[in-house]
Amino acid sequence: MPDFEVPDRCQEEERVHAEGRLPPGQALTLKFPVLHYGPVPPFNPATWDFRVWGEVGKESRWTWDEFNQLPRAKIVMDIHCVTRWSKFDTLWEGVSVKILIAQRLIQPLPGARFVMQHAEFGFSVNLPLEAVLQDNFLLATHINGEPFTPDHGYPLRGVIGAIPGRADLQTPYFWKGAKWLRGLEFMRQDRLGFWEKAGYNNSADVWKEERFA
Ligand SMILES: Nc1nc2c(c(=O)[nH]1)N[C@H]1C(S)=C(S)[C@@H](COP(=O)(O)O)O[C@H]1N2
Ligand SMILES: [Mo]
Repeated sequence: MPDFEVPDRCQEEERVHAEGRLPPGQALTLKFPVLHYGPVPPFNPATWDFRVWGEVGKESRWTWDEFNQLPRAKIVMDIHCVTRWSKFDTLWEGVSVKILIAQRLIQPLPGARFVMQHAEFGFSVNLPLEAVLQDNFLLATHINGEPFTPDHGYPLRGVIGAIPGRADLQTPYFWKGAKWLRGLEFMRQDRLGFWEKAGYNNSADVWKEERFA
């Protein structure tokens, strides 16, 4: 069978390259590869919760129903995986930490400078608080109008990507968003997450090609 993806893929890659949106060492994919360590966890809406703790004025716990009442946001981003695939113009929908803080639903203490995303099975990913507060970070429930499939993080994942034209935003590789996200820990000091402890670069800037530590 002929592979009709090939010509489209090359044309699209040329286009985003010409637009300055293809980071060094990356290739465009029209697919959505699945990458993670360990099994896909089950989801039970009756017992699922989302917790916020650490350097915050008041700890929070939201059930799945409560989480779905939080204010919603949408962003279009390019995502760049450290394994060298990039996916362009993806629409993400979910909850913005910046908006939760503006509405005082989360109240970080003055000493809070880093945020750990905690996911099922003890998986964790760290980011500076300033990155979590950027327009390109979301607690996401949907991609391109659909809820995630279980292997992409259903029901909730962190996501951070590149917003075209926003060179002011720190843009780390895609692993800096945890699938099957269950909570955020606000921290005074940085701590390495799962892949950072395994030798991946802590700041992970896609434009500087910071892949490994
Ligand atoms: N819970 C969890 N989230 C995770 C990971 C993981 O192992 N566990 N791997 C990360 C890595 S290395 C990548 S590249 C992306 C892949 O997301 P995808 O499978 O939706 O493409 O998820 C990130 N989030
Ligand atoms: Mo990855």
